[in-house]
Amino acid sequence: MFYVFQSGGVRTNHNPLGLSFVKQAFFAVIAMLLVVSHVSAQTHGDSELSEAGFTTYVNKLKQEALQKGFSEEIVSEAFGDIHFRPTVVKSDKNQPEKKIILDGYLATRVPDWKVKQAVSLYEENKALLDDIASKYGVQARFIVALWGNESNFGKIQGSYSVLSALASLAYEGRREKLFKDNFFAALTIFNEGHAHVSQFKGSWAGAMGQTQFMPLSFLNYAVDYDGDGKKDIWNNKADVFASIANYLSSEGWDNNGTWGRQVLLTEPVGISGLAKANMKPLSYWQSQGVRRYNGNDLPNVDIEASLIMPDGEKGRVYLVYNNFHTLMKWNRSSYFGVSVGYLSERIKRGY
Ligand SMILES: [Ca+2]
Repeated sequence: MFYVFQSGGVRTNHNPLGLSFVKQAFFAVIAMLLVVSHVSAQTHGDSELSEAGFTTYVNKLKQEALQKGFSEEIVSEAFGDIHFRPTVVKSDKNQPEKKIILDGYLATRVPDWKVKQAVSLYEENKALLDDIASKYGVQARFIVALWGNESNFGKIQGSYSVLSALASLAYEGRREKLFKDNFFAALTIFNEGHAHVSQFKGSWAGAMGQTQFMPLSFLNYAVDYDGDGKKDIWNNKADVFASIANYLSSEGWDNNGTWGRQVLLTEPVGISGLAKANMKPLSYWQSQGVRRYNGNDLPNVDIEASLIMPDGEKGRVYLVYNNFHTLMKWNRSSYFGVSVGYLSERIKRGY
């Protein structure tokens, strides 16, 4: 069967005529046959992907895996579970455009119940978190904030087969290299025994476990903190926390600094944005009329900051420090960075 992603598909969950299930199924099959015969009669455009095409593509990946030195046994086990996932490709193509502003984003990403959970989970895991925080030089509140933001503290990790999702996205082809590199990274993770094939799960984009690491990030930053030989970012809290901390510390986290602060503009400012050239001392921003959010002068300390205005001068405005640039390496969305910083502050405050 051919999958044409532009087509609306056949909806069987909508039943305005009150048909019995058998009748619905019958009509659904007829409708599907009509769609298929219609599609088959068309010339295949770039947007058409097929099971057969996927199988050919996966066979090439398989050969490549063997050439790269993965054993027959590992390859046959890993590839035994790879299936075409058109829904993954669909999700990738239909990522929602940014429609909400930061206020709405923060309300959705960091609701009060999440703050409450973050605070109580920090307390619950305090000894482990503090130990990891001091070992890696990353304040525990940022570890908890990322954990909460990425997977709702491990509760939402995604249930897609990582290998199938990545192979499907590589096959689709728009960002083949990115997903192929991650596919082989995933194969390495599997080969090293960190996850069993049946539990090798993640988001539709291949982001895995409680940290939502892409496989390439896993290879760079994941840690086996409890020393059982597995970097288990799916089930083991020690490994999860240490992997987050290791990511941040590897990317230049400053344990003595924080992420940024919301500020007030008393006059229009000439420069803004995250470019390194736009980082200026706080005294400079003070001279440009930037004030603390309560209207007071900025702190008289010798640090550099970038001024960011995710929704323009009329929206929330922040001065952000070096650690924010590190958060941007984790996820390039400034909304994401602000939401992590904001949650970290609420954790520090305790509510
Ligand atoms: Ca472990």
